Amino acid sequence: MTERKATIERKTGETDIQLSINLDGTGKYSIETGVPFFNHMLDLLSKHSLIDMDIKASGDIDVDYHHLVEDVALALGQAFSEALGERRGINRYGFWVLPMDDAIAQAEVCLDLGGRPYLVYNFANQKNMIRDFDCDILKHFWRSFADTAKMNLHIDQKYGEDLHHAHEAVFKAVARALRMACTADERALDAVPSSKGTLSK
Ligand SMILES: [Mn+2]
Repeated sequence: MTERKATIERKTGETDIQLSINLDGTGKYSIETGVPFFNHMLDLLSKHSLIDMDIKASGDIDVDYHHLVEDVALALGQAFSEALGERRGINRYGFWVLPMDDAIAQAEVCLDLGGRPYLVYNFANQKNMIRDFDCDILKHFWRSFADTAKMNLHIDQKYGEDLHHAHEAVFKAVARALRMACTADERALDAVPSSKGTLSK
């Protein structure tokens, strides 16, 4: 399999993002977004997916965290899609159920290059705030990531009182599901995993 890496530079009036990923990494990461809880979640996404991530992002977080979180997600999904290329020889589908102390999250991921991004997001924990970070924005994070990664992503956070644990369980579950979906299937012989013969139309 050829190298599955991508680098994205994305600069707007609101944010400035430099991002590199390697799908066949070891879970090495360097994440600087200026938002500590968001850094923590992205660290987990890299560590548990084994996707190396180097992310330097800055932006108008004095206004709100919204632009920064959304734009990192868009850039990350774009990098993901580029690194996957034609998506040959991969498992394509992935899923995981992950406990984090009191909380549990389930992620069902399927990858499709065919322009069919989708997000289903059920989150049982009704709390929002971790310090000054409104976790409602993480729904937008996953939607933006699914959009540019061209991925169908179903997230179901089932229960758990602790909000930090609930989001941590989701990030780790998605990471594990992505790892499964991106991994090469030796029996697939580098074929596109679709009876259509393509995942790009
Ligand atoms: Mn934690």
